[in-house]
Amino acid sequence: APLAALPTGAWAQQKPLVMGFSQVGAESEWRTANSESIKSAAKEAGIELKFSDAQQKQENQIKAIRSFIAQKVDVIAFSPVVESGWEPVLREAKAAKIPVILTDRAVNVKDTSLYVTFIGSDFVEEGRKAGRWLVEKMKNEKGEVNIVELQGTVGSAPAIDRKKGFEEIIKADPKFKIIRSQTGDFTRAKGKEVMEAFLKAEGKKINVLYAHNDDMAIGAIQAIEEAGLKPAKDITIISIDAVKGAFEAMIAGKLNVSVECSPLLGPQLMAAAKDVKAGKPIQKRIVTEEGIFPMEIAAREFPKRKY
Ligand code: GYE
Repeated sequence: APLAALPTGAWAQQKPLVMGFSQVGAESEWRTANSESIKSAAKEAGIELKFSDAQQKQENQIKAIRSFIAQKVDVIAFSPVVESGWEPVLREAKAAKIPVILTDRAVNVKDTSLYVTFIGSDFVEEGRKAGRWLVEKMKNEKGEVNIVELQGTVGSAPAIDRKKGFEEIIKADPKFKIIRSQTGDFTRAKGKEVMEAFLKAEGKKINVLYAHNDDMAIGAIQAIEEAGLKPAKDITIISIDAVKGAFEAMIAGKLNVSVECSPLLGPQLMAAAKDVKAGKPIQKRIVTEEGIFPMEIAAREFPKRKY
């Protein structure tokens, strides 16, 4: 039936739910896949999406959220670039009675009523998986194992938690030493640049690279090759995300292992938004399930990968 013929009540129900989404940026392959997932899931769910890219800047996210409040969207969702500093703007959303859903990254707020749910990975566990893999790989190693670490964005949940989980595991054996640790901001360019500096300072002393994401590891692989060393052989390389680029690097024998972090959060996010709007009860924490992929199985797994 033509819409005009519907009674007013039914017409009101046809109005699509409007979601304002503030994305971190476009810093990595993971992020591109995440944005894609959110956009396509919104379309699929019939949700009108207002998508805003913050270019890795918290101030841009705060501006975007304020503009969503002014536009009176039904739901605000965002992936907070860093953990702290969100109380004021979240209080504004709450005062406007607009529910907020966190996806991917967590916030550090005392008052958890400022958001309805957090959908995303357990980053501490990802760090532990990376650590456990290394402990197993180096179990027959008698001497020191010198590790350099490429951290994610300073103050971001994945950087804080991936460091924490990894350290928690390796500290059980004093042979593991993190000799350098610096941020590469989750990008290839920065990962390469910082790895060059690590190599200049430590040279052949470096046994292991732990990168908080694949993009930084891929940048670092270039730096390692340019320094005349063999990635995954002279330096054992561990990273996180398990994006296609990491699988390609593993198949080429240049990356040892990648811990999975799924960016495909769109469908869960849209389902949660609909539930919240319908007044249904919703879990405060929705955790993504993930695995780990060593290079030995990369070629077999590659065709099944969706990002
Ligand atoms: O691991 C990294 C991205 O927040 C889980 O952000 C995400 C991280 C992901 O830039 O590649």
